[in-house]
Amino acid sequence: MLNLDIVKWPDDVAGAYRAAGLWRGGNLADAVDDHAATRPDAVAVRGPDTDLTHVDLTYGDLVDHARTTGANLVAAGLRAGDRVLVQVANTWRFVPLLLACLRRGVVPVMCLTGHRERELTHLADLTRARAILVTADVRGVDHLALARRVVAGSCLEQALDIDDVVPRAGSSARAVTEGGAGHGPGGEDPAVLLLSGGTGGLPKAICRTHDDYGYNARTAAGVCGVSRSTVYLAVLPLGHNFPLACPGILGVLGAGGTVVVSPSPRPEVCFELVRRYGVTMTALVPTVAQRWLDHVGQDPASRGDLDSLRLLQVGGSRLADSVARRIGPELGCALQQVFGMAEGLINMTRLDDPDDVVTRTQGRPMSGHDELRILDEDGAAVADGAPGLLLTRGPYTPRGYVNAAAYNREAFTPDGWFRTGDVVRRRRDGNLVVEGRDKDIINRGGEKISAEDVEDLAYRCPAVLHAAAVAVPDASLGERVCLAVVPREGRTVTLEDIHTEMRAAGAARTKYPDKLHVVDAFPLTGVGKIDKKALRLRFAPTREEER
Ligand code: J2J
Repeated sequence: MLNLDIVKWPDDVAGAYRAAGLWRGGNLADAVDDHAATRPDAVAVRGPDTDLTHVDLTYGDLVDHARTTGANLVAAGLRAGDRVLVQVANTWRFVPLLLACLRRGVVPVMCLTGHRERELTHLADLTRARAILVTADVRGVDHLALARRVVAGSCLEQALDIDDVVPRAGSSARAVTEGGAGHGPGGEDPAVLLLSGGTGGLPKAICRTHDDYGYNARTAAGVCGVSRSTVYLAVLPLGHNFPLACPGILGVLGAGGTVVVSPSPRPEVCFELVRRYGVTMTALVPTVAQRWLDHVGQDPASRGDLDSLRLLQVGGSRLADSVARRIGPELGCALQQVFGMAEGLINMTRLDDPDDVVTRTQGRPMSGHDELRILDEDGAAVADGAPGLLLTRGPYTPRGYVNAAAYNREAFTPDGWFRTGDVVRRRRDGNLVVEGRDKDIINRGGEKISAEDVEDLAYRCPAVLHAAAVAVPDASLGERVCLAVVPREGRTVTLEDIHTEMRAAGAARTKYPDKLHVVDAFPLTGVGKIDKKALRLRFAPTREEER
């Protein structure tokens, strides 16, 4: 029915997860209905709307909105199993939209607002999506016009505006009868398609099922002590795995708590929301955590805004130990380090871990059912404490990407282990330290950029003979995109030339190199490949430049 190549867990493994009660068979949205039935007036979602008025949705309202939204999706011709690209701003509307998709079995493909024609067209064709649903205006970009161009150049049939699909807040969304099919999907059916920022060019899609994603969200909520009294501030882009389910929106709503949606990660915006709504926990990438620390440093009184904040999760890229140590004393809340991936495995430090673990490690697997291997380049297990390549399997780590049979043979072992591409060290206490990576990506403030894709784009510039994209360290973003090129004989290449080509190709702005180095030749490894390690060292900014 789905017309997608999805790799399932082997039957015996799936059976064991079910027998152990990890996979429960229902729909991810069921828990929200249960809360609406028992506590309809409890606040589920709140936050500023696009017109800056503040919105409050109770669990009762949320279910009504999700029902009406689902009916609108059906009226637009979408059916269970259809995929829809979702490219929306961070507002409360995302939540009823997500629930409507889950209830109806319409599978959202979680795009980023930074994606442009190139990425959206690829994702539409990769997932054979039927529609794209957008916020019409995000920071001055006309996403509806963009979406219409993507419809014209891909397999998509239509572009929808989220404002036409999700009813306005305060309009008492009419109760809609869903018929018997309302809660049909569940269990091993696809719930959402997440994007990998991994290697190998344009993003891959990861199919998360109701069973595995439900287990993911519940387990993360358990580790983080999420309860009805949790007030979670969703700051990161909502379609990312971290704010979506680790524990994020799904974990917090599953436990009956409140989700506050922030339109921006800026401390001026978020601090005000924390104070106004008594936020108790949130999740940030290290660059944003750093901005929050700087804000308190510059305006010490603003720390009072964070009085209600108990737990700050930080993950997505390596948090420097020196920054980790400042979080407790300067922001007045507990830190939890999270080393996760949209492909599954989530590691977390625990709430009762000693400071040494919380500030110097990226935690341990959140489930006792996660399987880990740390191997050397020959595939042998490294000694405990030595760095090696991390491989993993488990009840919420799917066994392959969608429609990617050839790539899956590289990214997964024949017996289903996912090669994370991360280099980690396991301490004697079981906690992991992320030492680096063996994958060709640039982690720009938590957003993963494929070096290969940047190079493909650079090769569109006729004056470029060879191109190599590498990450260089950056004080504010962690890493930046640096492009090295060897020009064709007698030609010159400027950063502006590269940007012009990228713009013409409709590439996301985050892929534009921040820095260009024009060289005569690339250093090569023993086997004749471009030596990216040598390039990274050569182009690392000097102390002077970093300032
Ligand atoms: C170093 N590298 C890290 C960390 C992720 C929670 C948190 C993060 C993600 C995420 C996520 C890191 N230190 N603490 O999905 O639910 C790098 C690794 C990893 C890749 C995954 C979640 N936390 N990373 O970042 O799919 O290289 O997921 O393999 O975007 O980010 O990226 P992504």
